[in-house]
Amino acid sequence: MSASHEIGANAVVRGLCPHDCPDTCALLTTVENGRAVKVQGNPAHKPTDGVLCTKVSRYTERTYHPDRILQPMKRSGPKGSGQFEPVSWDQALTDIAQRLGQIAALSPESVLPYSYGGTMGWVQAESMASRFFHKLGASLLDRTICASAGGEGLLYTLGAKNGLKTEFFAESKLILIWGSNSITSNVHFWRLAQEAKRQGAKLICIDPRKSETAEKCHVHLALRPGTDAALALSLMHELVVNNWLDQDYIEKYTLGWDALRERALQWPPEKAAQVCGLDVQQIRDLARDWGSVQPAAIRLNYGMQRVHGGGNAVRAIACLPALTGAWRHRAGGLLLSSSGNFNINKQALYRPDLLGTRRPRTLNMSTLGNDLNRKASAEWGPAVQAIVVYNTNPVAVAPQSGKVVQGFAREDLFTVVLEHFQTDTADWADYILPATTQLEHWDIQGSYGHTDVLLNQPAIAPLGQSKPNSEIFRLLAQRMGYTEACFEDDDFQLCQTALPEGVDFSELLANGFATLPLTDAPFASGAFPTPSGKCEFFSARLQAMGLDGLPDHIPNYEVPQAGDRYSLAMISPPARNFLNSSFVNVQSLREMEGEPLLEINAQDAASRGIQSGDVVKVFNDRGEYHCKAKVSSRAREGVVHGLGVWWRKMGLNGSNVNQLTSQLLTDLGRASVFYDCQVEVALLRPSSLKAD
Ligand SMILES: Nc1nc2c(c(=O)[nH]1)N[C@H]1C(S)=C(S)[C@@H](COP(=O)(O)OP(=O)(O)OC[C@H]3O[C@@H](n4cnc5c(=O)[nH]c(N)nc54)[C@H](O)[C@@H]3O)O[C@H]1N2
Ligand SMILES: Nc1nc2c(c(=O)[nH]1)N[C@H]1C(S)=C(S)[C@@H](COP(=O)(O)OP(=O)(O)OC[C@H]3O[C@@H](n4cnc5c(=O)[nH]c(N)nc54)[C@H](O)[C@@H]3O)O[C@H]1N2
Ligand code: SF4
Ligand SMILES: [Mo]
Repeated sequence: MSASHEIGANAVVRGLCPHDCPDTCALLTTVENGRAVKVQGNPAHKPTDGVLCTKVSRYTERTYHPDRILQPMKRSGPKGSGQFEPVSWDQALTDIAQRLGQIAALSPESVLPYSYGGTMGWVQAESMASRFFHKLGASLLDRTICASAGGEGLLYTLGAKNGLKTEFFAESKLILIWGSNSITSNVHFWRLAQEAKRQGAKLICIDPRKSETAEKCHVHLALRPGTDAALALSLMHELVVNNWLDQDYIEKYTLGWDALRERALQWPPEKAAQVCGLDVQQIRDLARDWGSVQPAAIRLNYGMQRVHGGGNAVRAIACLPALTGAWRHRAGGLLLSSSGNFNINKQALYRPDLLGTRRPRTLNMSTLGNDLNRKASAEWGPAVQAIVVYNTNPVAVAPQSGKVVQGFAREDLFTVVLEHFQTDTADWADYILPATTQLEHWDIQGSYGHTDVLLNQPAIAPLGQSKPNSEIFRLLAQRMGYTEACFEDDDFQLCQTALPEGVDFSELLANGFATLPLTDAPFASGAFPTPSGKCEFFSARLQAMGLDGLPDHIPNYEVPQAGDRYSLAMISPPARNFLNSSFVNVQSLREMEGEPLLEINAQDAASRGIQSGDVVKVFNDRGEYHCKAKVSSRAREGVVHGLGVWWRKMGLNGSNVNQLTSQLLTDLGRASVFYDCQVEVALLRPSSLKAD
């Protein structure tokens, strides 16, 4: 491998932040005597602009954390006890290969690879790992825990995960921040929105929670969770009755307007106001703004699609820019994800050809709790006998964790976890294998917020005996006796294999980043990557699947009513100083977050005799979660917020919000419905009593 510096020497090393965050920052790591002493944002990379979030500014604290797992560990106590003893790599690899080999000999599909966004790098996420599991013939994984409802919503409307370029938001005159707490989860976009605001733009936030972002926008519409499609349809109603439409754009570049128009006319603001829990005037005003100000843009984020109708909601919202011709301007349109712009050679990187003629079943990661507990059957196939977890912490982040824990507790389940830390999931492992962090390995990555490709060079040598995921799967492949040449590719070669079209590798080596050659306003003259080439208000593809061809409002599965046993809706959006369940164990960041808490509106609190600081029980049929209450005007009546995905073992009763969430799936994309969740809250211990 040829790094542009010698590992271990004094240097400033160019890298990228691999976290599941739309901003994908370019990093500069200062190395002194082989030790990384500082991680900063690269000022030369425009989207990063020299600034990192608080979390990754502390990356060295995470990398050199005293709890890092630095050697292979084998379970030495009962399952789930968290007791492990160190073993050699040789012993761990031999034993794991033997166990996987035995299980696969009976039925390869009883092995389940389980991974998500711990690292988004194309090499450390799924390169060697995919090759390994394809060769084995393991079950495939449908990666639905985050973005697939919205992703499919975009696919069936705009044709791809593509939209307005993030930098042009700075030139917009109207920005709808829709289902996104940008200050928390997309802070580099927020800087652009601030710039637009200084130039006179109006910022409008659409979010049930009065988030940090909502309180800094000019207008906040605190709608009920899961009612975004009703709002979007009602906006269309107003665009029609007031003739705030770009007829020319609609005629040339859209499909199905007559039918959508009929549907929109069923949504007068009075009806939507009732469904959404908004004032009629708020909806009228928003429609007037959208219909009269240009350039106008929507920053949609995934927070609004974690509900039953999430896919349809994204479809409905994605129709709005076409109706007013917002796409004509480079600062107009919509952005949910830009990831569709990166054209990587998946066949070469993931090697699905290694499956040969085998067609393994696909398991949905969002129903892990059910699937781990399922017995073999003719239609389902074999029970899961082995799970290999990497880049994710399902015991904390997957829905209905009671079931997930029950599954991992199975004595006959062989569990391998590749990790940096002994997470809630690693506690249940038979083997924990120590993985390197971003400072210690090669990678290359695109972004779902901007349109640059970045290269990550290792800044320091792997700590302890840790190894990159890619290397762990390479070694496992050797032990399994796989002889295909692709199992010998090193990480530097894998970076080159993953290089997307339109980017020069030498530029990446020299600068650390490169910009995809794209046009400024992708849909100014139509050219949507749909089958019709138009923005598909009506989707023949959806209709062919027996689904509604038009977007509609699909109510949440769980819509609590006054008097219900569980009369509150709970959403559980990200905490600012954590990234899903990552960083919860970094002390300085945990101190900033304080402790697990539930935001509750004053009225809902008073009627339950709850005050700020009280310990409460949040519960439903799926389980019970204890945390502190915070009486707060951030919460609207009827909705509570369980912030962040805390580690269960750091919670008051060894659980977190996902004890309460369900394994039901979204309308499109088979995704989790984390924010479609009915709960009740009761006082457990007043704050005046000493906590235990
Ligand atoms: N600091 C930090 N940054 C993160 C993350 C993190 O955990 N912490 N997570 C990362 C990940 S994995 C992702 S996918 C991205 C994006 O992650 P998102 O889940 O989009 O995260 P946010 O933008 O913080 O939050 C979404 C917002 O949507 C709101 N919301 C909830 N339900 C609804 C609804 O029904 N309708 C509407 N309109 N709004 C709703 C919530 O109140 C919240 O303010 O962020 C990434 N960035
Ligand atoms: N209630 C509720 N639940 C949620 C959400 C929510 O908003 N509310 N958000 C959902 C969303 S959007 C998402 S994306 C998922 C995310 O869930 P996950 O993808 O599981 O993300 P993290 O919780 O950050 O856990 C990632 C783990 O990967 C490990 N890791 C990082 N880099 C590497 C590496 O290079 N190698 C190995 N082997 N391990 C590595 C980290 O140490 C960490 O423990 O959670 C979902 N769960
Ligand atoms: S988590 Fe997001 S904002 Fe923070 S450094 Fe990484 S990419 Fe940038
Ligand atoms: Mo996510």
